Amino acid sequence: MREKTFERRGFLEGFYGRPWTDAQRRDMIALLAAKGMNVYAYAAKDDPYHRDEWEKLYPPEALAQLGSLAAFCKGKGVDFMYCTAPGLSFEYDNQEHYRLLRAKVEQVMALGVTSFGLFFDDIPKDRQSPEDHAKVANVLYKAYPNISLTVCPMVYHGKGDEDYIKRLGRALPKKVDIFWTGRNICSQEFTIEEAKRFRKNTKHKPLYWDNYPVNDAEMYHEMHLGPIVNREAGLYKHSRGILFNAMEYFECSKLPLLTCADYLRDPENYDPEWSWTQALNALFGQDALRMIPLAEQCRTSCLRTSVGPQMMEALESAAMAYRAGELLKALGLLSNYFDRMEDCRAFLAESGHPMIPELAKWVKKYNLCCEIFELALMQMTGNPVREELKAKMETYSDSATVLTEFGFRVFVETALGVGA
Ligand code: LTM
Repeated sequence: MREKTFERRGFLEGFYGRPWTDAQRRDMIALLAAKGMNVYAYAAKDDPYHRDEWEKLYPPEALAQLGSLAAFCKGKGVDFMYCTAPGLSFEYDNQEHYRLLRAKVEQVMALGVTSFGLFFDDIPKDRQSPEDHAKVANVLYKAYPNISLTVCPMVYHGKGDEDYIKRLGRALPKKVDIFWTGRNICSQEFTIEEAKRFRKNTKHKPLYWDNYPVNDAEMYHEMHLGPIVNREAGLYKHSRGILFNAMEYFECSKLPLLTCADYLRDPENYDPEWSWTQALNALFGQDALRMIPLAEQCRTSCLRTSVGPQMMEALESAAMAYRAGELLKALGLLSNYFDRMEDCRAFLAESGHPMIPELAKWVKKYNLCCEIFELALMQMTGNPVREELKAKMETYSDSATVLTEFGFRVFVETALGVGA
């Protein structure tokens, strides 16, 4: 009987930004392999040998490091997928380019690697066709029939019935996988219906490239710490698997990726909030509770999970009490939550946890958020600090770093209105 899980369960180092170090890669591979992941795709956009200078062979030292990483993966039961992205400059009628690409693949194959990715994402769309891309894939597939090959198409998101993806899918051998990021580049949900449409049109089940938790490019101001959600439970029957694209922020990536591993291992019983708590416990031990107030604020993303649910709960309950004329109750609720914020702030200042330096931008804004919260409380209890509160809130609003939802602003504006 088929296991109720995805066949390909893994993550990609496929973000724009500084590639991880060798030690970081091993750390993440070991962590996630222990949680059942079985694929690591090496696709660091800013490794020149991967993309900008795809035609160059790796120099001996870098090659040795890649080989040793591939062996490390093997030891952990993880398929090391080496990805090459020639699309920026590949000339489809130039035989020399095919020779160079084969030389590159052979260089990596000599390390014992048998899994390859061929990428055509984020390239100029002019003078390129699905037939061009299929031609390159077919050349590799015919030359090396024993490798496992995955193509990342030029059109890698949408409804799955676009002309390009249909033609590409039909021109590729059945055994070649196709990456697909879903309805959007960063998709809020993956559904069975969409997977079926993709298969019907391309004749391939999608291998999902899930752009979560990645936060590069336009997502620079967001921190994606929340659990993975909205990937349908039965998707494992309709796809080849899912690889989650990590963040450049290596330590922070661990938290969401641990939840991705839980989903992949047992999609039918996956519980995002339970998984998130488990992941926090695994990473912070007995300090997990102290970390939650900030971690909760860092859940903004394409997934649209609730951001800062405990802060929102405190603010909403206090607002209800305030509207009902129960001022003391409202202040009690706010002060209780503020105590938790202050405890979190103290933890952030004193803890040497490796995630905290990566969160520097968010910690800085969180400190300001705590100061504003305190001033708002003072203003509400008859200590007029309106000008200071207004000034701090202005600084807060000017910062592009994403931290709180609209409810926080409403709270501050309510406080500013007290005694006006
Ligand atoms: O998603 C794909 C296939 N390609 C790139 C990724 O490398 C990048 O990390 C994400 C998120 O910005 N978007 C892309 O287009």
